[in-house]
Amino acid sequence: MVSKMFRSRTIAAGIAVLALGLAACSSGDSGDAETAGGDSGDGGAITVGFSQVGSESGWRAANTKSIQDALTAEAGFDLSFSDAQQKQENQIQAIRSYIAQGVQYIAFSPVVESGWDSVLEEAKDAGIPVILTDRAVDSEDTSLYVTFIGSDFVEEGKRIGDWVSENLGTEPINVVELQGTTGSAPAIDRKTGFEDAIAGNDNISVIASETGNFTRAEGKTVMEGFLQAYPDIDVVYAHNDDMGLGAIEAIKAAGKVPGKDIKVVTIDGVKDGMTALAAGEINYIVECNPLLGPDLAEIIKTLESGGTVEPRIVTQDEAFDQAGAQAVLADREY
Ligand code: GYE
Repeated sequence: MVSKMFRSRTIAAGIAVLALGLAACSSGDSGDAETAGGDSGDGGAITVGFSQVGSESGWRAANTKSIQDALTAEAGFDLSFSDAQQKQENQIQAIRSYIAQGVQYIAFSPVVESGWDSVLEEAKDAGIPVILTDRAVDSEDTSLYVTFIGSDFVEEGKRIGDWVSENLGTEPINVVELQGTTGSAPAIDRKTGFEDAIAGNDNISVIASETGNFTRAEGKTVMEGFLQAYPDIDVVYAHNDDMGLGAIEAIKAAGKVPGKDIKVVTIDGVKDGMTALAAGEINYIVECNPLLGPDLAEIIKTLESGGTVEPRIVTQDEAFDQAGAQAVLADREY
């Protein structure tokens, strides 16, 4: 059951992904942490503290729902959930309070990559295993967390770059880029992957690149500035659907047609993004799967029963053009 779910929802990408329940190798650090966890909740429920990034996007809303739907009392969990409003200091505070409460597991999606070592060491000293969901940290000491589950963001950026190069880069084009939150793993990696993919195509010029912080409002504002500064934009590459949707509003307000006069490519594949893609206002979306809750629940249950998990679990993403979005839109869960 467990292994089936993981086989169908995750892929191996460089680093092996194994069925959690079957992984039997020993790992000193995570093993120590597993057994030294804090208090159990009522009725033996597993206590988990989850620090979420914020509520910046449709992706985040789907991710939050997935986690809350999976870590329920019926499933044997006692979940404490907090929203950090995209501020690292709030996340550090939340993690410290989970440590003080003595939860058995801490999971979090780090808003930025850097600056986590101290608080993760505090969790380790308290014997509380930490699971990274969705975003990575750049800590060199990988014993500070048990596993990192989430998408391969470099690959996502690369898939966008390949599509742009093959479909639009057959003639000279000017691209503007709306980056995600500065310093976050998806913003860093999606930029890198895109740059790598277009490096060999001299037709493609990235003429501007700024952060829109993964929000619709900031995506719109930054795009308004781009439209004023550059009269000849051919393509917008937005690191998530929400910023792309904000850019679409700015493009329309400037009297241009999104998807035609200015092509739009994004990452995520949430319902609003897929709807705009099916309607022809976005041209291509690389999916990023937000439904990490069931996997997180399985990871914790596996650790709780004495098993170990792979240090990196990569979730599987699809990609959609306009016809592809039209075909799946009705059945889209989020
Ligand atoms: O793409 C974006 C969200 O970390 C993968 O965060 C996540 C990103 C997602 O705000 O919409």
